[in-house]
Amino acid sequence: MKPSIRSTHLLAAALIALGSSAASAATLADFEAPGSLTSWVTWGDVSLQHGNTALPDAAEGVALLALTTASTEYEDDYPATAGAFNLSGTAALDASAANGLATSLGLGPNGLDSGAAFAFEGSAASISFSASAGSTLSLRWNLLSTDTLFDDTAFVLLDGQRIDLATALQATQAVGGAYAAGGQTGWQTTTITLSHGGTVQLSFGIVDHDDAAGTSALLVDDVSVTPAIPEPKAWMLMSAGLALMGAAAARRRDRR
Ligand SMILES: [Ca+2]
Ligand SMILES: [Ca+2]
Ligand SMILES: [Ca+2]
Repeated sequence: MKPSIRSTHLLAAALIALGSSAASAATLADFEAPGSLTSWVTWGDVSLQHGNTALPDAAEGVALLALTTASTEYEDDYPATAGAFNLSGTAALDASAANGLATSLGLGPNGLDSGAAFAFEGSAASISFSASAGSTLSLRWNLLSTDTLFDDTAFVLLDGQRIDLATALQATQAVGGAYAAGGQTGWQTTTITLSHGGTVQLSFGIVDHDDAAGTSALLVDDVSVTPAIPEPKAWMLMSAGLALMGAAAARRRDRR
């Protein structure tokens, strides 16, 4: 019986080694704490929303990050009054001006245009974090829009590289509240594998394209980072464990 007990222990040790180093998702932002935004740099209309019945429910918990293209001075959504869609009291930022949103994000002045669509105004939020190469960034988002030109665009910037999430054209699901005249994409999940380790700069943004009118909002929630799995060490340990078990089994056979 003794060799089989040893084998059981070896198997258990190998499984524990694998299990203890198997990576799990670390939450980068769930926006639940009232002070969650203090670790972010923001431009324009960016706010935490908690139990706002004018917006869809959060994807996780009860609070989310909201960015809009709403000014406080234009009648973006006439006949709604100026500022009706603005959530923070800070107006969306001119996208393409010298000190506008595009240059603030480290892009060229026209870095938020899309083809022929001129970026008019928008908002963004940025954070930096540390991660290992091969980690997976996961985020949940929902684009709401009343834009009748259908080209307002929600995007992610990863170390300055723009990755578009959706345009207003994809906001086709019915939605109640403030955006009832338009639509939403519904909550979507995007995962991105990080090509390098170290400090990563992540930004979320939303811009009005072509004109100031037709407000769009990007809701963000449940942002997490999962290290690459399994780590080589775990596989090496398990392989070593299995090899030892094989050797023990061979010895038992030899003794018979
Ligand atoms: Ca949340
Ligand atoms: Ca606007
Ligand atoms: Ca618009």
